[in-house]
Amino acid sequence: MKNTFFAAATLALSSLALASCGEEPVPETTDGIDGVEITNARIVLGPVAGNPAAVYFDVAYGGDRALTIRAADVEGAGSAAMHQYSEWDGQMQMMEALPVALASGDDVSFEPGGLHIMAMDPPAEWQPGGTAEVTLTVAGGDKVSFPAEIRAAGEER
Ligand SMILES: [Cu+2]
Repeated sequence: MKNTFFAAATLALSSLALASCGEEPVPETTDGIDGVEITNARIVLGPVAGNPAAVYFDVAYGGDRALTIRAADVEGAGSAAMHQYSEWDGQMQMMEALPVALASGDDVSFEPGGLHIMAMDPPAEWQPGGTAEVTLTVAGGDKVSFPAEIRAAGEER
């Protein structure tokens, strides 16, 4: 009986060691991705209540494998999409962004006039000073979530 217990404990210990070496299968959904650091996350409300809000943040990536951000969700919004500005017919226009590739050491800013996330149908509960959770999904299905501070249309972006 004692021996059986000892064997089980040893087994548990060795699988713990394996997990810390990163050899366990990665769960399908994780809350966070190794090496991804998000800072300065904010949601800027539209000037008219109910209009889409823009989400900005900075991404620093120090992981080993290349990642591709391919989708974004914003808690409470009707839907969300990645947008970017491009020149089209002599004018800067907003359009759907291509997936965003990240290699180790890359820094990418989602910022006014560039890449951003558009949160459609923002809920009435979104008020300046509050927060909402933003989730990015990378190719393969891993996710990283972070809170973003809600700001009024006229506030600093
Ligand atoms: Cu947009």
